[in-house]
Amino acid sequence: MSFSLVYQKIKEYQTIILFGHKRPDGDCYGSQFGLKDIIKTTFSDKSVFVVGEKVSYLSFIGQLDEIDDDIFKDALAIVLDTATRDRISDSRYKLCKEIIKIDHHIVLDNYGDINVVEELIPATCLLLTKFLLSNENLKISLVGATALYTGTVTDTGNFRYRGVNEETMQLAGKLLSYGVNVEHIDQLLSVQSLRAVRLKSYVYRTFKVTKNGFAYAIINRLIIKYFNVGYDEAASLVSLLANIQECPVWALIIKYPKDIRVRIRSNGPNINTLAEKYDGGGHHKAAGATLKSSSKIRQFVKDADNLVKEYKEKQEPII
Ligand SMILES: [Mn+2]
Repeated sequence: MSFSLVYQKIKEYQTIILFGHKRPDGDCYGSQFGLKDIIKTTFSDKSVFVVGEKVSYLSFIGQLDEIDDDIFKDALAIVLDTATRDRISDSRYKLCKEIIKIDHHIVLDNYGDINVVEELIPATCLLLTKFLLSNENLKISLVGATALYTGTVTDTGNFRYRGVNEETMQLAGKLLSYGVNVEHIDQLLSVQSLRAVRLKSYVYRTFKVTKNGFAYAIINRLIIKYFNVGYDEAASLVSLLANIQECPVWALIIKYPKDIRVRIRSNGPNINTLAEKYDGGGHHKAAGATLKSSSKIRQFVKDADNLVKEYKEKQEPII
């Protein structure tokens, strides 16, 4: 089994550097800091560093290290939760002596010298929990268990997403046995800024629904500035319009400095074709489009409304 190979490599190297992906999420941070804790708790004399992008809302999981380029050349790189090499957040993984990939995304790029990938497991943090249990020499502290549990919670959407099964709960239960404070983690992950809540209220107050049930809101540059939020943060609010019974398709239209970008979501008809018509694309139920100017919004809304109309007609044939 490849876990024993990973164990051997960790034992072999004095310096180990843990990498994650660009725009890190809870599972990325959780697996980086969780593995750091496993290595440090088991082999206290090793130097273990975590590199990557800083994300303030996840900083309770652990603090990133800033290290010089010359440390990399004799180090073992372990890249976590990252499907392809262009997604690795620090390109200095190339300087390392050997690379291990540990991940749960669909395999597109076996960039590691050793690749440990389990596509069906719902979090990399759970894969690391299996690694921990695979060898009785491996140990973890409460700090590491908290990191791994946090990543499990975020990547499974609080154990709500597809892929959650008996094994998920057993592994999560094992992490809890180290004394993880689930309520505290939930509070840290749920906290929001006042301006973020105010912007949400703006979206709820101003969104529109077309005749056939396409829900959308528009956020312009002035609003972004007024609420002092990033464009990405604003774009994530598309989820506010999800799950309205009458609206199987919803979108957030955001006026960026140079163009207008639309995030489209659906729990009814496929929307990728609509997105493609407007210089975009994506998945069947989650896609993005680009509008060249405000004058295109009306046509886009009309097309989306039509899509919902056709979908509803198919769903509820008129008798
Ligand atoms: Mn993940």
